[in-house]
Amino acid sequence: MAPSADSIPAPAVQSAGVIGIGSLPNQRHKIVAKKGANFTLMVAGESGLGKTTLINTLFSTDIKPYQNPRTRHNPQPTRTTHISISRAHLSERDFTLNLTVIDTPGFGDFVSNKNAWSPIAEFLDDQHESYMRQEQQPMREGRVDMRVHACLYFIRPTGHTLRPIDIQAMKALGTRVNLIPIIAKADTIGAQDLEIFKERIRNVIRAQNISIFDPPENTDGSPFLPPPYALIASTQTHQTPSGPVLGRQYLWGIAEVENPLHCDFVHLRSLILRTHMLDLILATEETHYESYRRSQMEIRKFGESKARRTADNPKFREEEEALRKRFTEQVKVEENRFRSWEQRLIQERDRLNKDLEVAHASVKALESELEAMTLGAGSGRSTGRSLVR
Ligand SMILES: Nc1nc2c(ncn2[C@@H]2O[C@H](COP(=O)(O)OP(=O)(O)OP(=O)(O)O)[C@@H](O)[C@H]2O)c(=O)[nH]1
Ligand SMILES: [Mg+2]
Repeated sequence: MAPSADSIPAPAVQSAGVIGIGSLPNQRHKIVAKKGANFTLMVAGESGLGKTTLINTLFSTDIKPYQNPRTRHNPQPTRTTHISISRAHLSERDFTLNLTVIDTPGFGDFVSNKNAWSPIAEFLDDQHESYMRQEQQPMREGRVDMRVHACLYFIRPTGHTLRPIDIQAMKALGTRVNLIPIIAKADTIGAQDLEIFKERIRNVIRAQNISIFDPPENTDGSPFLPPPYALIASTQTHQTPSGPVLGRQYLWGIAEVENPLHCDFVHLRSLILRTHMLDLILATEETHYESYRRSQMEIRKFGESKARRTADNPKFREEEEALRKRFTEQVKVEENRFRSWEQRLIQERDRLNKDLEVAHASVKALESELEAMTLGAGSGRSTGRSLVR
């Protein structure tokens, strides 16, 4: 009797190894290698913390050219004043990475830095919006995908704790993008203080429920260094007995960028470019883009343009609040005006009533006077008649 399909033992099929699916990863690799991978990285945070410098350190190239021609030979980054986008194609062993880097202006340049991060949040939303709109078109080839896969958020190395503006900004950005907290200028803080600072930041992130990118454990099951990552950024190389190193020169020696004993630069570079790039891309697609798409589907009809998300856009929330306040004040002013007008009207009525009463009284008095006169005259005439008779 021929065996039924059900009776074929499954392990025999799996172990035969003749189907060829084992070579799929190689094919996949070829496809990806041919097209190249797209990856978009953003930096954000307070002004002057080394965001632009880090971009150039991270990719060992002046991806973000220093804009001031006078400083070209003494490369010092100029202040970033607007969101700027740079692109580079990095190749390594037949593999191309289409890299987009988004540099953002730092916060802290204004007296009030409330909601200074909202243009960045809007930019992130706009990229999701643009991708969603392109998805809805009949022709989807040539889509431009600028969704941001990771945002390095720079924290000032105060050694204390996260500042309120950082908490606010991280809360808003963390729901839109894979947020990776960075302690900037780690060469300016001692190793022991740095560890305490890191722990405090982790505690605040937990307590404030800030959503950050939590790197899944390595493929070998070993845990990855947890964020925040302390960084030293520099594009300058210095000579040491063991060869040239990237770093910052001090009287006491060199703070080395790529030395894991000096900072977490190597860990971060490995996380972004080697071990967790795919996790970042998938989390962007499955978590952040999906959450944006779902929230938009709930509040608008098909084809309708982007609605202002007043509920989570503090700028609009503030404007709305100010408008409501102005309206309430205006109503109060009008109410007061109406009350005093009503009061005046009542006073006028009372005055007129009084006048009326006085007029009434004088009419009454005149009437009684007239009556008395009439009576007086009447009695006088009858006397006269009797006299005539
Ligand atoms: N000590 C120290 N200085 C750094 C580090 N990274 C950058 N700097 C210096 O900090 C200054 C500001 O660097 P930028 O890269 O322009 O900072 P930014 O965050 O892009 O500043 P904005 O564009 O104004 O937001 C420059 O003088 C850098 O040389 C670092 O890791 N350690
Ligand atoms: Mg800058």
